[in-house]
Amino acid sequence: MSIASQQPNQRILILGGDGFCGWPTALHLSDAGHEVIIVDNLSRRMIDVELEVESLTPIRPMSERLAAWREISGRDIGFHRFDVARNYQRLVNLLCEFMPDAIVHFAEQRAAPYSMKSPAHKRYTVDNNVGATNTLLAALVESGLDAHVVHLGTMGVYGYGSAGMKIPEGYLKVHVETEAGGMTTDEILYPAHPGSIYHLTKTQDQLTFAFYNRNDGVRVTDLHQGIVWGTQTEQTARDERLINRFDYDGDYGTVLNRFLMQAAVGHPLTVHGTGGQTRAFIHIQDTVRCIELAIGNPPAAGERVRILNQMTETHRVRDLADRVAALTGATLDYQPNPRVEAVENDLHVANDTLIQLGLRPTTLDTGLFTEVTDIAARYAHRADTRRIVCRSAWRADRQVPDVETG
Ligand code: NAD
Ligand code: USQ
Repeated sequence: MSIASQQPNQRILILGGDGFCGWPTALHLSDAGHEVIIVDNLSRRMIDVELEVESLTPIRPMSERLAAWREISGRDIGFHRFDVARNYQRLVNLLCEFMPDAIVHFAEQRAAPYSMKSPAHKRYTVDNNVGATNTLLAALVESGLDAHVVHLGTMGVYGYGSAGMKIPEGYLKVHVETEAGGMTTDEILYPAHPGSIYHLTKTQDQLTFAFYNRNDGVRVTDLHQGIVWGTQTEQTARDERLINRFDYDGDYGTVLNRFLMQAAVGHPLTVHGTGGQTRAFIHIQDTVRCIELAIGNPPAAGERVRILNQMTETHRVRDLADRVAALTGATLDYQPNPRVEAVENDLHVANDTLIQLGLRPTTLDTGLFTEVTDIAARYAHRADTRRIVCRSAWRADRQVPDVETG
């Protein structure tokens, strides 16, 4: 039995529970016996309309998703549609009525390329993400509740690469000289090194959490997550109406899922630059499990913000491409990199806490690759191949020409 399911009566509010990580988390926690309510403004579905692309998998409207879950599990999940960043009073009222024990906060714009598309996208991402986090914390303080906030942060707050050092879980031990010429030791938040406007908002979130934790005693776990891959979890696979979203487009698709999808539809694998970028990864099944572990192990009253690195392995982009190519026969297309990022980097990450709490990592294996390529092949007819190449550039001189418009 999992740690969290030993406490089956928790009330859990899930902000952003219609998304790629939020929906499977809501089902997983509901299945474990918790009382779950989702808040989501469906902005992600509206961004699909803006980008003229859809999830490769046919995700159902929220009411159908919830009805299917009720039919299959016999359990209810509540749903409130509103913007967490802009509906302060609605959030306060919901907190006071539902009185959650834990709040899982996914409700942010999460794509780095989308955040870099234009000044309007930069401003939207900052306003939405920084606003949602501050609104949640201010509302929680006003409600007087002692709910545990579990936030989805990102490995990208650290930057990628630490000169051979293992990136610690959030805090860096520093030795500094005192005025008197002696030495003193302290622990500080690991220096922020965001690589996009999106990643910048996650570094800003860190300071917001630190402030409300110190000033108001809000208990927070910030999960610095790596790139999520895979599609289905045990619960989303139970019925096609519960299927999880699968982003493959140049803005929202993440690298490994994109390569697997590209192989399935016969598109060359789009490696940026030399493919020497090393990143941290985690499978979606482990994401939901980590969140359950975090909820089951809340920080004590007065404890500083707990930061956990939520990743299970690191890989270089070109090695992933080689691996997918060897498995599928796909070809590689080394493209000019639209991003401003290190051409090559190493990455070593400490992830001891979640392992100690009981996480048994699902590592990259060809069986799981097949699960993703099977899904991609099944829904290949829904793919719009014009949306595959990343066109969002970090700077004007990185612009990738659009073959459609010239
Ligand atoms: P997603 O875009 O699929 O889901 C986010 C959900 O939040 C969407 O349903 C969206 O409609 C909702 N939302 C956004 N702003 C909102 C607001 N102001 N009010 C209410 N609802 C709002 O993203 P995801 O992949 O599920 O990511 C969830 C979280 O996990 C994000 O914060 C992201 O930064 C983090 N994360 C994701 C990954 C990944 O690879 N997907 C990796 C690391 C961290
Ligand atoms: N890349 C390619 N080819 C592609 C797509 C990406 O080579 O077709 C490269 C990128 O240039 C980058 C790396 O792959 O070097 C990762 O890109 P990504 O789009 O998979 O991931 P990223 O932009 O970092 O963002 C994703 C999620 C974000 C999360 C982050 C975790 O969208 O929400 O925070 O992963 S992390 O990367 O650890 O910061």
